Amino acid sequence: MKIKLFVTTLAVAAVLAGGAAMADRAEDAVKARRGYFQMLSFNLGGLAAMAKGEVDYNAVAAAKFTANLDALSDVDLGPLFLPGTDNQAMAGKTRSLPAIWSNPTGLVGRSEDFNEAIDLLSIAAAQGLNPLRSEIGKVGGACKACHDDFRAKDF
Ligand code: ASC
Repeated sequence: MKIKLFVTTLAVAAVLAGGAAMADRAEDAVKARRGYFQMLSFNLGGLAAMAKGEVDYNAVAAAKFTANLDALSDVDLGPLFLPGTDNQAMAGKTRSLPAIWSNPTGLVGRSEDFNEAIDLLSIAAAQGLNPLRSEIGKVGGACKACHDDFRAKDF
């Protein structure tokens, strides 16, 4: 009787721990996603500052930003978008809309557009300030197009 109670207690504890571990995993996935997008934003921001004339154009610095953006655009975000981590399941913690999970094809299309814009920006940014200026808007447009469909306006 005592042993059975002990085993039951262990089983309940294991289920609770499993649930807690899954909740941690969901929170970690959201943190990792947000960190990823901050990396994109920071590197794009460095190029935007040059385009706006807030800092001088510098080909070496521009190449580092575009190399980072290129590398980031190769990251497979699929594993980070765990089921159950949309903005309804995790209100206040993420702006990821359920459309990410219900329309994965649309999301892939947006990410392909983004990757293409990053490729063009990389070439342009190496060529000088004016080419950088003329391509960077397309990257911002690709960011916005995806946000419009897949990211809530507010938390
Ligand atoms: C950025 C950034 C975004 C996009 C977006 C473009 O630099 O952090 O989220 O550009 O503002 O519409």
